[in-house]
Amino acid sequence: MTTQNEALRQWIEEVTNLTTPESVYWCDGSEEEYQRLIQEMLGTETLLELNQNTYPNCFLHRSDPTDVARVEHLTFVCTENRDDVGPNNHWMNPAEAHEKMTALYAGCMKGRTMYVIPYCMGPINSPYARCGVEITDSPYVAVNMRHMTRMGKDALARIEREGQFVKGLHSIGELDPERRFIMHFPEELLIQSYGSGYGGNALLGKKCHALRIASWQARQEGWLAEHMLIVEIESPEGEKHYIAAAFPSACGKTNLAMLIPPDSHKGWKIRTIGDDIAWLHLDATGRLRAINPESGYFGVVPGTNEKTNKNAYDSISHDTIFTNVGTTSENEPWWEDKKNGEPSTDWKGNPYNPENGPAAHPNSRFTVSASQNPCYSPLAEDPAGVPISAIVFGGRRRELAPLVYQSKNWKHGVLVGAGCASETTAAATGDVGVVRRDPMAMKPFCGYNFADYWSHWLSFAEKSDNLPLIFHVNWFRQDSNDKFLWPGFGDNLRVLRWIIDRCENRVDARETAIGYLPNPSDIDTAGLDIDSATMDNLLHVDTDQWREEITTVGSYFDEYGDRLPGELRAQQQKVLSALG
Ligand code: SAT
Ligand code: MN
Repeated sequence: MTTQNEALRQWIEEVTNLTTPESVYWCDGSEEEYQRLIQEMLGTETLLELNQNTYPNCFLHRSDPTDVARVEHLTFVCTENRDDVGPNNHWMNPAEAHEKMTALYAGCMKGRTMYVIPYCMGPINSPYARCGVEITDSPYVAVNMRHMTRMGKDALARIEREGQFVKGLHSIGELDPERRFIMHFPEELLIQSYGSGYGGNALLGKKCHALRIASWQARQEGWLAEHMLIVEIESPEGEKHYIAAAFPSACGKTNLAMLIPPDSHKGWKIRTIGDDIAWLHLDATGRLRAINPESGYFGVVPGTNEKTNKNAYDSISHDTIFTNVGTTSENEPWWEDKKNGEPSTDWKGNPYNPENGPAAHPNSRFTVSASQNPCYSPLAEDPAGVPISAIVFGGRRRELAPLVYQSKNWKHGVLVGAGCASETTAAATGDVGVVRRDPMAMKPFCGYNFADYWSHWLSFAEKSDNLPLIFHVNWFRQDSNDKFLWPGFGDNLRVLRWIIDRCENRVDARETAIGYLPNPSDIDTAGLDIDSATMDNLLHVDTDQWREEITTVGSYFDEYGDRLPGELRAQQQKVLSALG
């Protein structure tokens, strides 16, 4: 196979000359090709077969133990002007980065097959979708990309029609943490990744393209590329709403996107549009419409069970690639909180011994096609996307942030998003459980200076008076005994209902310095074992703590110097003075 697109043809030739693979293979995205690649990987033990009777077409990949998460300290955005990436990114001069990467790539695919993967982010016929081509020497990447993106022939046809695509070059190299870089060149629409086979570092359509590069393009073109799930909520009366929600990695986006209503909520229907990324565009009526650029889920495995997320649990019972889970003596995949079976082997392939830590790596993942989700919404394939009623920000905060509050308007909502902080998780290397600022859950993913990003967000207030309302939620409040105050999971629907009622102007709220809070009786707790003192606690705004928080947000904004939009500072000052 080859291509009529001259730029693509030339780039492939250039990369082939540099990396010297044994052969070049163009992925067509077919089922037959997928099966063949799986068989090849079974032959080299890149994949291991799981129990094919109970987990048909499920396979296990064990990564190098040093290569199990995103590596933020090795992730760079390379632009001519350092200030364009801001203090939120690591920067490298493009010429220096190119020199470094060219040296790493020289001859790196010797003896290997080079896979050329044309892909489309978003429904193939959507005007909002964008294409890319990933070149990789990892067949594991190729099969994962087939679940996660619209990959192959149709994407190549669109690239040839449009002539535009993002270039992504990936090599697993030697999987040496000392020779590992994830480089982004937004001015060249280019990604270069070396030395890691892990999801976010290697499946370049996902965070590298659909967030870092796309956020850069979105700013130039007037749209938004966000780290958000998109969920469809239908009431028993048939009223439908779509909510987009931004939470950091491993904070429950997949669970919220696949929520199963509690028993008390007969007739409510929840469907998933997306679980990780949303591309948002204003339509002709000034509404914000969202598409999910992905076609699969790369979800956190531990904690997934029939109670917490039955839709995900059922989705991953067949045709799934597991990465870094344990196995049982029956050769079924096993993970902490699976509530079924016992581990016999850990994620490294050693006999399970609790003294060596959990059986499944805390950031072990499943890769599965969205079509396997029992509550997948057909509208996820709609080229026009879905109209968003509410945007929700959140994170993991054991203290401070109430269960839910609403911003006073769009601009204040931008402050709410920009002021987000969350406890770190195992999705990236480094400490876990440390509170850090994570504006809009985009700290690891915004491909340009946050100050410019916040200006871009603020500019939407001038473009439309039909924008979604903005909220903040926190499912993770704990008491002094570490007990979670809110049950979470399916019961989060109770909070989404209040959000929808606010969008429909059906319910009053209590105005506070930080925003509008529910009157406790307006959150439906029927069938829940939660007392009114706990609800009061969950909806309490501690003025002293909040004064400290908003002051800290102000100091954080100082890092952005003159580039910080004055309007954001004004919003922060306004809340601070309202706190007295
Ligand atoms: O590793 S990924 O970046 O793909 C998943 C995540 O951290 O959100
Ligand atoms: Mn994510």
